Amino acid sequence: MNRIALITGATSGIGRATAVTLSQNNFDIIITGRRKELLEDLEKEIKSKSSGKVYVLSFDVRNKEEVDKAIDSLPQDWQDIDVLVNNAGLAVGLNHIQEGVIDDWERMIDTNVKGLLYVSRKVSPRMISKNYGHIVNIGSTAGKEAYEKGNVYCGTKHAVDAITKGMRIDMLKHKIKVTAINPGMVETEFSLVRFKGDKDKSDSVYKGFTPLYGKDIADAILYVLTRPEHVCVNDMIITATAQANSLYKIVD
Ligand code: NDP
Ligand code: 8X3
Repeated sequence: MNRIALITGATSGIGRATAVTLSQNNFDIIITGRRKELLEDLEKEIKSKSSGKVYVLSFDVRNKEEVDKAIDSLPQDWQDIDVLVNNAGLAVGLNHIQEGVIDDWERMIDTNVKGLLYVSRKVSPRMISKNYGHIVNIGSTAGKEAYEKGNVYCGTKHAVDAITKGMRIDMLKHKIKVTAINPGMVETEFSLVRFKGDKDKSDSVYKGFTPLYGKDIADAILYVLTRPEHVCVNDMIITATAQANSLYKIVD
């Protein structure tokens, strides 16, 4: 029987690639995000490529009521979530702290930290009730070391790192696995969002080296989800070969 995986932020990038990969590997998937039309496009694409089932559930992770209502609205045969991929997240702006934009800070904290918590709070009791489940949190190399102007984004990803460690301890007696996947630079809509739609700026981030792609991270997620029952991958850091960590990369 297929496992049910709920993926946040499936409209684009890492989450979208994860949805496609899991659907081709014995998972029925609940795809979520704010842009419902993109979820519907993805649903069509997945249904044309695999026999796995797909359910579209659109909500904003920053809105606790919306999160609860959406997950409560799942039909009976979708409620038994086995896997939660907490992927929805973003960076907004790149400024020294004294020039930081408060609204940008709030969007990052509300999405990357509070959103991840709201969804986990709602889904984890269902896993606990059956002593089975796997939560995969998408952190970042930015959660391992800070870089100039990354202050608040790095702070949110350091928070994801700490929350993941805490979750793993809390979930231990319930036999629920908790994994952090920490990517380096992945070419997605991430930089377009960070630079508020400035495509030239965003394209320049990935010039001169081969970055990671969403599929690379999706493959890692599939790997951790398909280890034997007694194996839990706690923490994975994945960078492009041209990147050593948040601070060092080589460009042509
Ligand atoms: P994308 O911008 O391509 O995708 C982000 C996804 O998050 C979208 O599907 C978006 O959906 C969703 N999202 C954003 N805000 C909300 C919200 N309030 N409610 C619900 N969904 C939301 O970026 P990536 O795929 O790169 O990012 C995915 C994760 O990976 C993020 O957590 C990011 O921090 C992390 N990451 C990215 C790296 C990179 O270099 N790209 C490196 C390391 C980590 P929608 O807009 O439709 O709501
Ligand atoms: C995204 C990678 O280096 O832009 O988390 O912070 S980075």
